Amino acid sequence: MSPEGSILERFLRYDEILQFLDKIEAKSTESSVNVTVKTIGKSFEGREIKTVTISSGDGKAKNSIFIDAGIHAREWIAPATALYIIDQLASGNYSLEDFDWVILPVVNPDGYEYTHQTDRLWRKTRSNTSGECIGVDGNRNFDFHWAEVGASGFSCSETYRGEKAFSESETAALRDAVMSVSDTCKLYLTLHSFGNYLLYPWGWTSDLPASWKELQEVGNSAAKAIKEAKGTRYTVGSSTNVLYAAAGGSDDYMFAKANIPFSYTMELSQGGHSGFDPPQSEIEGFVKESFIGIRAMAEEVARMFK
Ligand code: 0X9
Ligand code: ZN
Repeated sequence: MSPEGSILERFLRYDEILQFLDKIEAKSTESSVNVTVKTIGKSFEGREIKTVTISSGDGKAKNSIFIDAGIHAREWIAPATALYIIDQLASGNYSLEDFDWVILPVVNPDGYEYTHQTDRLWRKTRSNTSGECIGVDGNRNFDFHWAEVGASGFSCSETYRGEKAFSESETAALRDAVMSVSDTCKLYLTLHSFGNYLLYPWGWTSDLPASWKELQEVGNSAAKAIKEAKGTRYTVGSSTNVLYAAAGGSDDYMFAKANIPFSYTMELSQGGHSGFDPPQSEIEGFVKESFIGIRAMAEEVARMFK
């Protein structure tokens, strides 16, 4: 089946994304795939934050995969990829035999709308801080080694960590949504851009977790699949060792505190002047490329738990 509406043609506004989710959910009543949209919290400005759960209708208990996108407002290709995955899974184009999938397409809708209306390169939330500037970097706001490294205490910084861990309703909502499936969740992916990286823990130290070889192997499976299909080269490694040290990220938190054995930040392809603004003509190629990698990881993780 072809993707619903214009998700491959343009970057949707937040209200259009919510309409897309409702449509996908309504349509699923005619198919054997189960699609459930749930409000898991509200943003600072009062927008509803939603997840979509997609599962086969076979009634069997399964492991799950959690994917989020758009914690950083300007990284538009990330929500676009999440919507494409939702579309593909809901339309029965991919087997749901191994996993239930929970997808949160826009963690930070206030920031996302702000990048559409005012400042294309805004990164943070839009909350009032006690400091002089607005907004917190959601990916420095998680409660694991919070504030220790690579996270600013200055509210005007792009990487402001917030007054305390989980000061932001958006990061708290994401935490709660993942925690609610942590007993079954085997793979956590947070979609960002850009740079073509698959990053696993840790982001707070250059030490590696005990299971780093398995983390590397699953990451490599995505890199290999993408390279073969599209020629794009992904670098796989721990956040600190291949990018930089930055504590308070969602990947480290989900790995350490939600006990999800495979946890990654996926930095998608770049485009446009800043790297964050690929032209709309590139959406289709980029989101398809990303899904090739994500499918390879899901398959590899499924094999490990069989
Ligand atoms: O700095 C970030 O939050 C991520 N890169 S981005 O350019 N999208 O901002 C990388 C996060 C990697 N994970 C951790 N440092 N925990
Ligand atoms: Zn990011």
